[in-house]
Amino acid sequence: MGKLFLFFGMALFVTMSYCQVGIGTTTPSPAAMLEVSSTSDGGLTYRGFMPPRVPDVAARNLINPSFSDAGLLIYLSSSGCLQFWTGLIWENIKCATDISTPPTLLGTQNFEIVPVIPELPVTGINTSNYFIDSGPFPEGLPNYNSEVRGYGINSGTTELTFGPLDASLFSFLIIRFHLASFSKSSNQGADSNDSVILSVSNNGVNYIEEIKILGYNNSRWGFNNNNLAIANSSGSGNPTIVQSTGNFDSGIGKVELKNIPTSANFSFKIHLKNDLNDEIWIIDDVEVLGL
Ligand SMILES: [Ca+2]
Ligand SMILES: [Ca+2]
Ligand SMILES: [Ca+2]
Repeated sequence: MGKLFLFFGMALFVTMSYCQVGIGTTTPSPAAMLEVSSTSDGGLTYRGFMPPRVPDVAARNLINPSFSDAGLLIYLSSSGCLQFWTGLIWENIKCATDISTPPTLLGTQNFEIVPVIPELPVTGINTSNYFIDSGPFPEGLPNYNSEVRGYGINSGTTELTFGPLDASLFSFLIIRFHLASFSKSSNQGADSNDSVILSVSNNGVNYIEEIKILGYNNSRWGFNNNNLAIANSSGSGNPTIVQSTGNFDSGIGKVELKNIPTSANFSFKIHLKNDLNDEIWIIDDVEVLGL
């Protein structure tokens, strides 16, 4: 009796006309041998199509398809990949790890009178450290990346603290900023004793140095330099050191720290140091992004 009910139950949802099969539809498309409808009740309840899920490569290899099985489809659970059999090998159609979501901008600090939204909070600003002009060297290049102001130091140190941010909803953070090395004379610029250090904190108390930029042989460059100093957060306290190799196109115009662990009380510092009146570090457009 139970089997009889099951048979009639299936007959309500599976329609066969000649060799065509409809699941959840009584009118499979004339072009389809098999049509699986997304609903079985007129559109109130939707469902998906589930390809055969195979747990791992060893299990998949037990399928042992031949050349004539080309087009066979499976979902390989261990790698999260939809795969098809080419007749010779299994190829990935798409894997879950291929699908990346764009990062979310948590805040920008542009050092302007009118901030961009969302604004990245900053403390430690000394208004005499805004740079609003151009050059002098490299000549004619602006002392800012955005609008009319950058922030920097000549002959001394300055340290800005950014945050705090509650970034606990994200898995990882990225910090980016633009960097220029200007000079007041044509033969001066940043050297290996002049540094820009980015350090991060997950509690607002202890900061760990992650990336350190150094000048080289009086190097100077503007914000039009696109060379990127990039590092992964290590948390070790031994910062990744990146040194310019010369002037202009050999400078480091962008700094990016990736894979930073998040926290509910995240902050970071940028410390600028040089030791001659003619040496000028300037930063602009500091951003934090969440992944
Ligand atoms: Ca700016
Ligand atoms: Ca110098
Ligand atoms: Ca120096």
